[in-house]
Amino acid sequence: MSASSKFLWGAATSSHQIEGDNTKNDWWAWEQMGKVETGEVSGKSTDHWNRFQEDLDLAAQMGLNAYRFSIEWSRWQPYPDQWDPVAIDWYRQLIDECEKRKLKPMVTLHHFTSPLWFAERGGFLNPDSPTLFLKFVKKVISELGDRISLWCTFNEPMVLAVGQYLGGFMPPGEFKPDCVGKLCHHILKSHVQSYDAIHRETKKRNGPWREEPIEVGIANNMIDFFPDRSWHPIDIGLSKVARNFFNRTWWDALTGRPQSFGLPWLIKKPPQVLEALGRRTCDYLGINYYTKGYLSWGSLTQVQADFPIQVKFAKETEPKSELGWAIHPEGLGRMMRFAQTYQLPVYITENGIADATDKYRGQYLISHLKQVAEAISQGVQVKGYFHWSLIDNFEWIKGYEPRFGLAQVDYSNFQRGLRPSARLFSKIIAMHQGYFDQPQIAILNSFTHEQK
Ligand code: IFM
Repeated sequence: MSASSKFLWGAATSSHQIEGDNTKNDWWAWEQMGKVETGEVSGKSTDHWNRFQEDLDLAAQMGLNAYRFSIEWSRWQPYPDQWDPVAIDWYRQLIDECEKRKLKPMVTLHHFTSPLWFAERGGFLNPDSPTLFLKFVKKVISELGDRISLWCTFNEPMVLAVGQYLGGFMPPGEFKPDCVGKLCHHILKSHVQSYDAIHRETKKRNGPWREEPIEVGIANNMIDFFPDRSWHPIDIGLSKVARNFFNRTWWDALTGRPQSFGLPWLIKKPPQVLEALGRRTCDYLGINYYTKGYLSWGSLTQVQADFPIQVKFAKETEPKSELGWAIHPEGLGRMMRFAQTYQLPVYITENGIADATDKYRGQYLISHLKQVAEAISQGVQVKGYFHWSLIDNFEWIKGYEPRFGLAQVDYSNFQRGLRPSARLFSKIIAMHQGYFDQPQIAILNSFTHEQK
């Protein structure tokens, strides 16, 4: 295996969840309106903006060789006609510091937040949104592109669309099901244009990863769906539809695979996105995997009259995270094997658990890494695993309570410290000496025993 194909052992974060004081985006404004369930606001968050070196030290201490972060568009372009050189320089320093620590950056260009001015113009519902987004992407390419080989254009576009116009858990939080398709349509166009621009406009390459091929993709949230009542024909049908709609639509759209349930829906008004079809516009498939989902058809008296579909993430008796999400590693295996049918490399771009006391995280890591090892041994080309998250952070509508970090953060003084599971992760990485190309299940089993 060449150095360039070394397995990436990483952790992931996003700008708004850790930086603090991202005052110019749509989430900040929404928080001020009291939309977070706990009434919290992101505020200073983890103060990563001032402590990023310390956070990268934690990553290096664990032996990671990669770090996934997002660039906050609202910091770069706080107003339509203004770029902020200070913000741009901060991200330049972040990449400098990654390079010093041999952490290969995976750069996400959109992770749920948009500049307020963009949101006020309708966000990705606006037909001009792909052009506006492309301007930002081209700026990133011209400022930092020479040092980035691994790009993620959008984080979880389906979650964004559902959160904004179906589930009400992301700004603007409106119930307008007909907007979901339109939004996806414009995000797809934005992705395709970004994919082309990154490949076309990154001419000169610098830095430690200059010899590596440019890889561009998206991080797709995938859930292992089941019928809530295994005998109920509607629940069975719903879980099939959800698998296609939620897990598959984006892969089909980015690879030009025609037979998806979701694809015709996504391109209902096709002209501008047709260019995405019939050709591949991603170099890898990014899987964000956490849990399973049980779907049921609720009676109209129980739930919102116009949307009688219910989803829950665990049954009473199942082991689950603090967010009530079932711990279900087999689902990750299923998603990787499904991804393999597209014959593209895979990155696990997120995988983790909300677990403040760190009671389950170690086992969660081991059991999910075993799935990765098994998938690799079955021929799935998994090129890296990014744990969510490097540090505790602002978990969107749930506020600060869910603790996803390998490192904990004391929000009263911003002190950080690695949790025991982070030390376990670090041991696993050390035992694999940067590689994960053989079935490593026996080694992982030895950690399972150590944990008991
Ligand atoms: O915190 C989020 C992240 O922003 C996107 N993927 C899921 C994580 C946990 O909910």
